[in-house]
Parts: sequence; C-alpha cells; structure tokens
Amino acid sequence: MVLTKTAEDISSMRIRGAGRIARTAAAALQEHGASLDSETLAAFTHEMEEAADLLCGTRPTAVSLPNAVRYVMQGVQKAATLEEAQHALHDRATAFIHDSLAAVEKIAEIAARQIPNDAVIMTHCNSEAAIACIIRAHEQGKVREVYATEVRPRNQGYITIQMLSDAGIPVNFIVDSAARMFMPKVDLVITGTDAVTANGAVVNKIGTAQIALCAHEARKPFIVAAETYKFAPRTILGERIPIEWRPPEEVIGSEKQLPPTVTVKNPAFDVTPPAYVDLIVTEIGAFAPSYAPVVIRDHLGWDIIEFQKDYAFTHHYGE
Ligand code: RI2
Repeated sequence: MVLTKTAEDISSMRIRGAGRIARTAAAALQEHGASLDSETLAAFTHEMEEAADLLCGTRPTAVSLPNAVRYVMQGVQKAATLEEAQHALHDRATAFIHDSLAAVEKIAEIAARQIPNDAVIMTHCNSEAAIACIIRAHEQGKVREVYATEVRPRNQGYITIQMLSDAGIPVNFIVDSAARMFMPKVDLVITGTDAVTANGAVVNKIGTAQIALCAHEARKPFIVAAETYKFAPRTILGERIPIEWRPPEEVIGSEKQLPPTVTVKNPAFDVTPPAYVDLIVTEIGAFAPSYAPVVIRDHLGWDIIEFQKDYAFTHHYGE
C-alpha cells in the first residue's frame, strides 16, 4: 500500500526532485520489505523485485531512482538466507538515505569554496543540492543576490524562491526566457541534475541547456551540484538517458481548447553538452565533466550495468 502510494506520488510529482525521489524509493522498499510475510528467500526476493520494478518505472530520467533501488536491492540479491535479506534491505535503505543527505551537505561545503565574495548567482528549477550550495555560501557572507527562474510548466521556481527567501537571501524572480538578458549581471550559474552521462553531459529540467548556452556565451561558470548517484552507469555503454514527456495539461491547463492543428509538446528535461559545463561538484570533490567515467567506475561500480534492467516507461506524451 505504501509502495503503490509512493509510486503514484513520484509519478504525479507530488514527490519530486532527483535526490528526494531516490530517498523516498529507498524508504518505500524498506517499508515494503518489513510488511511482507514471505516464508522463503526466493518469495521475498521475487516480491521485492516487483516492488523495485514498480518504483523504477515511475519516472524515467532521474537516474538517482534506479541507482538507489539497485543499491538497496543488492542487499536482497546477495543474501544467503531470508533473515539476511531482510536485515540487508533495512540496513542498506537506512544507509542510502543517510549518505544521500550527507552528500548534499558535503557538496554545499565544496561548492561554497567556488563561490566568490559578493556573488550574484543564477539557478534554474528546484534542486536541493544547488540550493544547499547557495545557502552555504550565503552563511559565509558571500551571496549578494540570486536570479531564480520560474520553470514552466510546473513552476518549481516558486519552491526555490521560498527556500531562498526563508534563508534570508535576496532573490530576483524572472521568467525562463529572461535568463539571457540577466546573464551579464550574474557571476555564475548553479543547477542540480537528474542525470550525468559518461561523457559529462548534464540532464536537467527543461531550459537548463539554454541557460548553460547563455552562460557559455557570457563566459560565466556553469556549475552543477550532483551527488555521485546522479551519474548514469549505462551511458558507459552508449545508452542515452530517456527524456520524460509529460501531459499537455501541464502546459495549457485542462480547460483550454487548443485550435485543431495544434499539438503541445512537453519534454520535462533537456541535455546540456559537457562543453557548456564548467564544473560538477559531488560529495567526493569538484571536477570537469570529463571526469564522469571515473566517478562511474570508482563510485558506482561496473556491476551496476548488470543489474539495471530496461525499465519500460509507458507514459509517453508526444514522442
Ligand atoms: P535535487 C528535479 O527534477 C530538477 O530537474 C532538479 O534540478 C533535479 O530534480 C535535481 O534535484 P523534477 O523532479 O536532487 O522537478 O538536487 O522533475 O533536489
């Protein structure tokens, strides 16, 4: 029950943000495992694998989700007894949630060193990792103001401006299409990410790529805050990150009738090429995007490629 509700909440974006989705999935697996009365290891593993499939099918782009599920499920899959599997599931979910929160803290600490005094920062969408960096720099007295975008169509920018305001940070709220106009006024851009590929491309909320392009044009650093579990192992094999397409109603509302020849296209994410990314800040350090394959090899492990199945995503709207 908790599992189904969690899956629905992630799908509908009541629970959103790549890190939060990952932690919520880990907690849902933990709760689900504790609620099962399976009598054998095989039955328990089967039920848990079904739960893992359900969660991984909710949203296709944020790789934090399958990475978290894989980490937790490895405890079940490597266990020799039912009791061992139950304990490993519990311990791994707890560890993932703890490590995820600790990673955000560490990223904030590392990124704050990259932020100059009296900084004007632009951010896009609502990323707990990116906001943690800005707040940490603010606590060090280094932030003059932030430009935060609206983030059509789901308006996650409203969450961002509330969080920044709660932290006492002056904010300029702008529509997405004003990013280029204000870019000359900012010192750097910081965003989060839903996935980093093996070649260092950053998959993030729609609109990120054009902001990165504007930053590149204006020679302003484009910095990405990314826990290591945002890196996508299967991209080592040349696989592409699927881009989630969401319903037209998010863009036009449910009441509006469109003219008959009009189709709404609503991709939720875009891909920023590594050439437009200056720095990726993780909990293990800050580096250029070209370091991405090393992170995948050393911090996620090649065996992750074996584990991940092809989770079919059925909610395609448009293409
Ligand atoms: P944190 C969000 O996706 C945004 O694209 C955000 O930049 C990214 O997750 C990372 O967020 P959505 O769930 O993990 O709003 O840094 O579609 O919070």
